[in-house]
Amino acid sequence: MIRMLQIAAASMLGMSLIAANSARAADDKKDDAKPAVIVAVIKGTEAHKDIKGRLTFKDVDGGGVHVVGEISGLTPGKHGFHIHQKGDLSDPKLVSAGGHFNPGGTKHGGPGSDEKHAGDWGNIEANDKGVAKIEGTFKGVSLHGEKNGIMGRSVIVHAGADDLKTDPSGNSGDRIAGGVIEAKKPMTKDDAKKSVSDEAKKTVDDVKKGIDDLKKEIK
Ligand SMILES: [Cu+2]
Repeated sequence: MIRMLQIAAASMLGMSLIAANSARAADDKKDDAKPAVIVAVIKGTEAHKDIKGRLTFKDVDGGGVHVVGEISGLTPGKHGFHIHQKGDLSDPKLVSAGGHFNPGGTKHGGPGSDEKHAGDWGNIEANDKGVAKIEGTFKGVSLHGEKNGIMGRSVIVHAGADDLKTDPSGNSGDRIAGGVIEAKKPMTKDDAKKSVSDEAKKTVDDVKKGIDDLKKEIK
């Protein structure tokens, strides 16, 4: 029995290594000279590890920033979604990100309010699978502006909905996930190779662990 399981596991391992190798071949063909993109890689706090996502930002002609992306691992429903002052996400509850980005010194509101913080981006809404798709243009900010630039600041997702009025935070509860807005170079060949080999190694480790677990179960 164990022998059969070992053969099955070994062939699974073989297949995943073949997959990893063909992924590597594809990465080698990628153009290394692509320009950097502005992204925020969203990660949940220690207490909300399942949350992850990625947002891409672009300056809009005539003002504002266009944002596209997806965040998963959320509880279904609305979650406050803001640009906070600082890109420091070192605190376990993300307190280090500071308050909402508010270069105008105004009161809290929502994207459609007359008075709002530049960082008041309202709410994102997760579907019943916990996935929020985000696409929108936010006025009053730019990527690199001296006064209203958001580069190096952070995107913060909250546990609850932003009521779009209560100053200063919209009463949206804990900070559960965040990401720093930064320029990322596309992966170089070396990065791609490393990520593929890391992935292959992880698969090998998973399969080994699977065999060990099965052996224990059989005993
Ligand atoms: Cu916030």
